[in-house]
Amino acid sequence: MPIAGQEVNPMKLKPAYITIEDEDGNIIERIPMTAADDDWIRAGRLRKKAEAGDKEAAKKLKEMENTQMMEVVDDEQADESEKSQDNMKSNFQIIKGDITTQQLDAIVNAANNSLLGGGGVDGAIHRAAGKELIEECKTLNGCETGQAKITKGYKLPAKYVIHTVGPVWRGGDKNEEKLLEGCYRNSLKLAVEHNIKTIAFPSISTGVYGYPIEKASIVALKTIHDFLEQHESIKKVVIVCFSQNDYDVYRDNLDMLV
Ligand code: AR6
Repeated sequence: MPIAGQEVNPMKLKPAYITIEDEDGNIIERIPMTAADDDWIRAGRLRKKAEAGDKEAAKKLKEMENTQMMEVVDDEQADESEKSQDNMKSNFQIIKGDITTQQLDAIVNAANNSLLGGGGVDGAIHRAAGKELIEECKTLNGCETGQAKITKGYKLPAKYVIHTVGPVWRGGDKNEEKLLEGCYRNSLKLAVEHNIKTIAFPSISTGVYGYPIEKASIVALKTIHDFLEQHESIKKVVIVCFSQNDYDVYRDNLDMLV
C-alpha cells in the first residue's frame, strides 16, 4: 500500500515516489512519479503563498499533501540538484520586453510551417529584419512542427534568427508537449552547431497557437535547463516575455524549479 513522506524544504522537494510495501511493512518497490511534476511545481507555489500568510493557499496545499505522495530527497541528491541549479541561474534570464531588440548572437522565431511570415512575434521579427529575411526563408522549404531552421538576422541586432514551429494546442493529447520540447531542444542544438553562445526565446506557441502559458512555461524551462546541463558552450539563454502576466508565470515557475 502506498505511503506518503513528509517534506520540509520546498527547494529540496523532488517529484514523489509511490512506495509499495508488503504486509510486514517492508518496502518492495519505489516508483518515481515523474508524471507528478506539474503538481510538484504547483505545491511549491502554494507553499510560497501559504508562507506569506495566504490561508486559501495553505488549505489547498494541505489538501495536496494529503492526496499526493511527496518525500524529501537525501542530502547527496540535494547537493547534485543544487549544482545544476547554479548552472541554470548563471546562464539563464527571464525578461519582459521585445525580442527584436535583443543584442544576442541569435533570437528564436515562433514561426509557422511555411516559414513565410505571419503575425505575433513572427511578424515583428520579419518587420525588424527587413525584406531579405523573407527571401532567405523562401529557400528553406518550410519547417516541420517541433523542428528548427536557421537564417541570418539581417537588420536585427542579432546575427542569426532560428525559426521554429510550435504545436497548435489541441487539448494536450496530440503530442503537443513533445513537439514543444522539440522546438526548444532543436533550436538550442542548431545554436551549438553554429557556435552561438547567447540566444533569446519568445514564449513559443502561447499566442495564436493557444498553448496554455502555465504548461508551456514548464516545458520551456525544463527543456532549456536539461540542455544547459549538457552543453556548456551556451553561455546565456534569455526568455523574452511580451506581457507582464507571461513574465510572472515564467518567474514563478523558475523559482519553483531552480
Ligand atoms: N517579442 C517577444 N514576444 C512577443 C513579441 C515580441 N516582439 N510579439 C509577440 N510576442 P505568437 P505562436 C509573444 O502568436 O503562439 C504567427 O502568426 C506573444 O505575446 O507570436 O507560436 C506565426 O506565423 C506570445 O506570448 O506565436 C504562426 O502562424 C508569444 O510571443 C503563429 O503566429 C508567441 O505568440 C505561431 O503562434
